[in-house]
Amino acid sequence: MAGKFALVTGFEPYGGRGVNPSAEVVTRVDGLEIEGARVVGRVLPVSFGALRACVRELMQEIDPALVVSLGLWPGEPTIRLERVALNLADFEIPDNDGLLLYDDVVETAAPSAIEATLPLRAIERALLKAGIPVRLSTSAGTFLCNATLYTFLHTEQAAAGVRCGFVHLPYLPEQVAALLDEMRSKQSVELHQRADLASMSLATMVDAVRIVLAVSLTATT
Ligand code: PCA
Repeated sequence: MAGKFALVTGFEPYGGRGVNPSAEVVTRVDGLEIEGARVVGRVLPVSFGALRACVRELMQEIDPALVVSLGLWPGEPTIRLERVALNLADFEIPDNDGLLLYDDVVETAAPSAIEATLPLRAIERALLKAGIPVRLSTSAGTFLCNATLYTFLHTEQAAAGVRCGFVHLPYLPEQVAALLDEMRSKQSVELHQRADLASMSLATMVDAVRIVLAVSLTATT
């Protein structure tokens, strides 16, 4: 591929959910032209086994100038910018291949943590200025999203200076509405027991990701 590309990845649904907001955002930013770069959107399987080959192939095929990965963090109320990836794979639920890992690593003989290389403070400022709630996070979890950030950051392209980062997204409002509806019919938990009722509109999440891309492509620090 010729020209300058910004790779944006999201994930297919997982954990018994029918939708993943990250995939919805990816399909809406795919093909956009932002700050002289063409956005290439890809939806990844929630599969630890497929992850490394997927990342390697995407880096080779697209040769991106920037990588922004997206995923759902149920209950998150804001756009959540991940600062660090851990070399730890410790799942609470199986991935979509049925794999459950405990106290395992993402990469063998590799550093225990790698910092994301997006200009997070500049992104935070730009999002707040645009009226979009955002916060920095020191944990991308220990499931597929963390493993994805770690794997991108561990590539030779990242070591050579390609900026890579991860943005966790809230639920879509209709997902929370469906959760509330299900709760009402099942009557198995009380409303005050649930901490995963935050959501954000798809349009706001798409605007946020456009800003993340624009700032990452232009900010010098
Ligand atoms: N969120 C999960 C994996 C896929 C997704 O969208 C996570 O936070 O690891």
